[in-house]
Amino acid sequence: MRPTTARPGTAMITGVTGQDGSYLAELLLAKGYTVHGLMRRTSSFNTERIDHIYQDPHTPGRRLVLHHTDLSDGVSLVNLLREIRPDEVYNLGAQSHVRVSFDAPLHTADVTALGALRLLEAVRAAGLDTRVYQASSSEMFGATPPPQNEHSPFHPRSPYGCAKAMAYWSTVNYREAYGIYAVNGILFNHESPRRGETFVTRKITRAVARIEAGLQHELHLGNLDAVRDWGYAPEYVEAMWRMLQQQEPDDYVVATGVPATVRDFLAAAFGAAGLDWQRYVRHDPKYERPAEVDQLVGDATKARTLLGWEAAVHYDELARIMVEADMRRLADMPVRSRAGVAS
Ligand code: NAP
Ligand code: F7E
Repeated sequence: MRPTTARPGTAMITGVTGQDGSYLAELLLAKGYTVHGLMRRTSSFNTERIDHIYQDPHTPGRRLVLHHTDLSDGVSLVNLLREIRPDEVYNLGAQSHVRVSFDAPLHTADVTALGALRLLEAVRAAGLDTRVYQASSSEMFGATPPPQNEHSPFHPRSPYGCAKAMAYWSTVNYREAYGIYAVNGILFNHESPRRGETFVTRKITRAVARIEAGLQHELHLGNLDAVRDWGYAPEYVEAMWRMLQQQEPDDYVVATGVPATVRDFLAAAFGAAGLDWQRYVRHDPKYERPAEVDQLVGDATKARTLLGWEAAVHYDELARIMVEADMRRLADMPVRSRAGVAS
């Protein structure tokens, strides 16, 4: 591990308003870092996941500072890096939805692939000795059979997977060409109560809470046979941080190693509320993908051996955590706000 420096570090996080960005910001603040979060401008508030750690600009000595920018704006990235001079940069920003990447492939490539390259080039152009974490994905393995590890070949099956593969190789290239401390965390699916509502786990746990409350009667899903390796997001951001504390930069798979089908997750989530999923779930081909990734199951031996990192929460406990959180959220919601689409 890197020796701890006398002064607390400064970190920059792209995608700070996302699931992982919010947990990582919490972790780094708890470790004493000053955190600069980059967020895009949206017409409605997009800070729900970080509202609880928000610090007003007039707070003396504040350690969470938010900046508006976009991964499509390379000049703003260089300007921010020159201004902030971070010790560590975590690139978590992305168009991260696989199904949506088939509808918006060029936008996905621009943000998810070129955005990563813009950030790496900005680090190089700013001439900083900054460590860079790239949020790579198990989607890069795509059609390669499990278990997948750091040596498994990439065979992406979506515009998102292709974009992440380009970002992965750009990270390796900047490490080899310019000596930048840049690493890829190849993370398998990780979820939490803060997971976006249109990813399958959260779509299911949110539906369970709504069905239990009598607000919803059916749940429409696509392929139930897909196998995923679902872990718990707060544990995964710890692995990101550990990757940037090593003597040498390297790439790591982060996963639980426990396979489960969408059907298994349905049984665990509905079971947590004492419900039988088969009474409520309907098939809708709209939610299938032009090309599916059938099985992702990670082998995280390297992360366990070199980072001392291991997943503690597996899919069945994760389903229970998420169902209970969605039930609490619904109970706290004013009755007039409870309508909502479940897409
Ligand atoms: P997420 O919840 O979808 O968060 C993505 C973040 O990127 C959000 O803050 C989003 O902003 C931001 N973003 C989107 N477009 C942007 C743009 N043009 N410019 C700047 N920021 C933009 O994703 P996550 O689950 O936290 O995942 C974090 C990263 O890990 C992503 O790169 C994802 O692809 C990758 N990853 C995730 C998983 C997983 O299972 N969760 C697994 C492997 C890799 P808004 O809040 O405004 O939408
Ligand atoms: O789908 C199936 C779907 O959208 C999981 C992202 O974080 O992890 C995530 O990508 C599985 C797929 O996640 C529905 O076909 C069935 O087989 O929750 P998902 P994902 O595609 O695995 C990777 C590692 C990332 O990097 C991504 O950023 O579930 N499925 N029915 C469905 N999926 C959705 N979304 N909605 C359904 O109705």
